[in-house]
Amino acid sequence: MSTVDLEAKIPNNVGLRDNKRLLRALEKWQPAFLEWWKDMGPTDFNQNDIYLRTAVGVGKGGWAHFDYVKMPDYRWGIFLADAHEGRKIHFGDQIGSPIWNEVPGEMRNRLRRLIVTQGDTEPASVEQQRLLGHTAPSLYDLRSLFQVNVEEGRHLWAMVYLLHTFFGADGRDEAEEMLQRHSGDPDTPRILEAFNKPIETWVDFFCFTTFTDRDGKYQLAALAESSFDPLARTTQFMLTEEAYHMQTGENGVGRILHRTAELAKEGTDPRSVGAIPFDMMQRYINEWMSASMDLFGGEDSTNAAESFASGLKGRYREGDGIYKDPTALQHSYDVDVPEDGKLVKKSIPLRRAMNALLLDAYHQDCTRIASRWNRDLDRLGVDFRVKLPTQRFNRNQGLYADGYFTPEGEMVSKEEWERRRGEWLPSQEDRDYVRSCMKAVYEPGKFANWIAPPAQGVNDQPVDFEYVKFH
Ligand code: BYC
Ligand code: FE
Ligand code: FE
Repeated sequence: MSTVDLEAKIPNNVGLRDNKRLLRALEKWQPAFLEWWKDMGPTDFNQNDIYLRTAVGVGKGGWAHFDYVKMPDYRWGIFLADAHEGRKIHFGDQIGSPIWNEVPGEMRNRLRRLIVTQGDTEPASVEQQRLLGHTAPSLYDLRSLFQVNVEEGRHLWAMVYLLHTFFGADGRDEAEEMLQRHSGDPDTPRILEAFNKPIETWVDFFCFTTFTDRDGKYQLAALAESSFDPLARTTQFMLTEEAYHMQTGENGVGRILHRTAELAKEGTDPRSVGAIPFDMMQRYINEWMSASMDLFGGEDSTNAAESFASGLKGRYREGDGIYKDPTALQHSYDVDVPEDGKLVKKSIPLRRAMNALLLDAYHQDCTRIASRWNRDLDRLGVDFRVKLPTQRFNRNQGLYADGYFTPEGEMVSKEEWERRRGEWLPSQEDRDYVRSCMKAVYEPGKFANWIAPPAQGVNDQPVDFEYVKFH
């Protein structure tokens, strides 16, 4: 078991105290991070006391501590899950060799790229969400937003630790650039597309945490299989925090649908009371799920094949022994490819289909979430059901990026797509309406009219607990 140093300026279980060079480098980066947090993080709430969870170790059970804290004083720490003695490479070309605790020279660029791409998303999401505090539907939700924000900040620390420790001067430059690119900046945008999209409202936020943080789950899980052990261990621990982000999204969307269902049963038009109509929710779901599917990259990808072959990025739960062939050389993946206006069956070598496999796992997981929403709607006796878009809908990456497909996956002409776009994706009018519903509710236990209260509070506190204190 690693020793946890909570007293240090940067709490950690990576022995920073004994690595003076690294310690100095990270202590130099820390003020730049805090500057970034003040400039680009949540606006205006830095003086409030917020009931937050802080990671204080990696043991099962007691890894988190809850207390009031001002966000700039949050203890962003560096924590790696415990190492597994004798762990061996379990997929790709080097199966059976010992895992690496240093970066093999020939892997350096590819690995750095993966770490930078992962790291870049974390501060991006904080930037995207920075204005939402002003329109929170309750103190409970306001706290959830800030919990997610500080933990995404810690995830940035996790990747910056790897860059500083294992990538020398290049790594230090990359760590600086993490704070210089900004979401939606036309000159220095974030790397991946979905992280440059505005998160304008809480409907976007709950869809984002449902669908985009869930991409995070799958990417982190794939990296947690990595033969580069420090990456595997840091992403493994990030996943424990990630569960709460996805829960925030699932519960948030579920509570909106629940509220709209209650109104439907009373015969009240949601628009007449500032709530969100079902069809509008469906369009927001379509938008964020399709944008998040793009984060898996192309279905047929030589990048993905290389990352798998070299042992850097595995399949979902690769280590659980659920795949017959850990080299992935013996099988292929069948997929419908658009060609001359129709879909043609093609077979791609399995290694090149790693992004597609991960996306399939993600899609199934989303289906499970949607069926939970739908069970609640069923119980409430309304007819509406959420339907998730297929993998072809509204894509900007991969095989379906150039075609036009309905949410059900049927190929249509560009003209038909343009004509029916408003059925499937939020229109400007939808956005204006949703924005008009967003008004802050800061009284403990009170909720905006468009969202039902949660079933439970946080950490066994009541729902009407003062999760955020205004002085
Ligand atoms: N936007 O071979 P391809 C999270 C680029 S979320 C823009 O098809 P590849 C979080 C690609 O870079 C998890 N560009 O795909 C969630 C490549 O460029 P080059 C983040 C894109 O490379 C919420 C070209 O297109 N983690 O943690 O196999 C809140 C061809 O790419 C996009 C990771 O992403 C896009 N959507 O896969 C906070 C894990 N998609 O090389 C946090 C690390 C592709 O031709 N990243 N491109 O210049 C990866 O594993 C891979 O980079 C990707 C792309 C899966 C993203
Ligand atoms: Fe994260
Ligand atoms: Fe997250």
